[in-house]
Amino acid sequence: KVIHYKCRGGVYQRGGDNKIRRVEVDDRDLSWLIVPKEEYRPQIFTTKSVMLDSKTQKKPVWADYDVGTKELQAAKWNSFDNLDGSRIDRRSYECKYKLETLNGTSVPLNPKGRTGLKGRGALGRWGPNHAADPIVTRWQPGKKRGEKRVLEFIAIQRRDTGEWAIPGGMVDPGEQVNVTLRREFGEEAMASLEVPPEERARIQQNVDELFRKGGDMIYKGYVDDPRNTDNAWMETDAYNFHDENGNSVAKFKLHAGDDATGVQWMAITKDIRLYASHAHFVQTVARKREAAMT
Ligand code: RP5
Ligand code: MG
Ligand code: MG
Repeated sequence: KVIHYKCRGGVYQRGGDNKIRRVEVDDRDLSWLIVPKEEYRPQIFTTKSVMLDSKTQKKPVWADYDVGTKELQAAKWNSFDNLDGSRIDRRSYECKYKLETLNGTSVPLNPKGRTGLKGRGALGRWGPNHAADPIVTRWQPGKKRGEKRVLEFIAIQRRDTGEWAIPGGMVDPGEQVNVTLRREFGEEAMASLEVPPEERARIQQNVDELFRKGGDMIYKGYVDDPRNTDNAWMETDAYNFHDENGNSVAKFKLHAGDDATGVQWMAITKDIRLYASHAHFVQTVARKREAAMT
């Protein structure tokens, strides 16, 4: 079971110049059912870019309204919700989450417990923010350790924290997960902006081919993401797309794009360090495929 660590303690990584500090939460004070020894009074923080701009009266389509608005007061928690003409999935994979009152409005409570920060932080939605993670794998070329081979996956380097990660992204309202998986992989790991049109078509064909069969389901649920707060958190659908013989994806030319600043094939080891709880997801794939994990 994933219990969160990366969304506890220290300065909130995506707080910009605001230097937002999380209240320290001990393991034994994680649960909402426990009354902590010291009074629990975290700051409330939501980054400007996900809120309604007071001048333009606009906000990003993927973001919610803030506390105190009639739109948020009318939100349908733990179910599908129609907002601004799109269908938002506000259900959690984990459980039926509870609510708390924040500045007079009911908002969701993180099912994994306290994080030391309230508000949405850098996340667009209150409650679950649904993402999809494509784990694209091949066997490490030319290497064999005893009987077992080493599995590699396509990792991207994130612009926000500089950490290596799975090239995942947010599921748009109403979007099928398999579409998100393909789209995010294309944007972050196989960007075709700078390649000539002939090659672009070939790249797209390769990616289509890989994603057509649908991958193997690896994980559905909570992600220990550093952006999580008491009231907003990441959840994901992680799927594995594997190139057994090394003659399809294994040959792709990778191009980092969108929010990625680097891309590479990376060996899955037992002490691999990745963004959020991505190490856990890729190690699950390696174990399933009976790869060597050194
Ligand atoms: C992670 O955030 C998920 O596992 C997914 O990889 C990612 C989606 O967010 P963005 O990449 O769009 O920031 O927790
Ligand atoms: Mg993306
Ligand atoms: Mg992404």
